[in-house]
Amino acid sequence: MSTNFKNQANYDENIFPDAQNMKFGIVVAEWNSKITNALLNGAIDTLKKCKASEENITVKYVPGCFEITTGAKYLAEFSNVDVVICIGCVIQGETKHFDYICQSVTHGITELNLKFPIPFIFSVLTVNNFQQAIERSGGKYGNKGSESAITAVRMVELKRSFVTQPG
Ligand code: DLZ
Repeated sequence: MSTNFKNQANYDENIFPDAQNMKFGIVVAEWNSKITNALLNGAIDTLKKCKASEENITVKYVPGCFEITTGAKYLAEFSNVDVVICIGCVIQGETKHFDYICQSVTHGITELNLKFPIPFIFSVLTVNNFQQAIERSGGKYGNKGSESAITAVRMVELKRSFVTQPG
């Protein structure tokens, strides 16, 4: 898997992208909260390393991954953010619920990216078991929340390379 070999969050201090003038929305699913809080902390720590200020980071919680799309949409509609990071964790169970939730949140975030003029970053773990989630939220495969923070800054930079905007 690419995650074994390539971890975006392994950025050199000197090349952390600059997020000083960027506003971030983060929507966090409360299901599997031990994991999603670790992803959230990873994202916030990395945004701060990119020099984002705390007042420019808005965090909102939703019950589960199924609600992430709606929460992210509200952030885009009702707050003045440049990008929304979507954090969740779906763990495979015995029923088809896993497939439906994964499908819904993936499709939902893709749709938001197509409908809104800001990027929505996919920071949703879809794993077979809790151990795999631990390993990806600050364990041996890094913290996918941290990686999503870098991705968020880079996507805002990308947009700004096309669109000149004040602030
Ligand atoms: C119901 C459910 C299940 C079984 N598993 C998860 C999960 O692993 N991760 C997650 O974020 N949410 C789960 N949910 C809750 C749904 O996302 C949703 O909150 C409920 O179905 C209510 O719409």
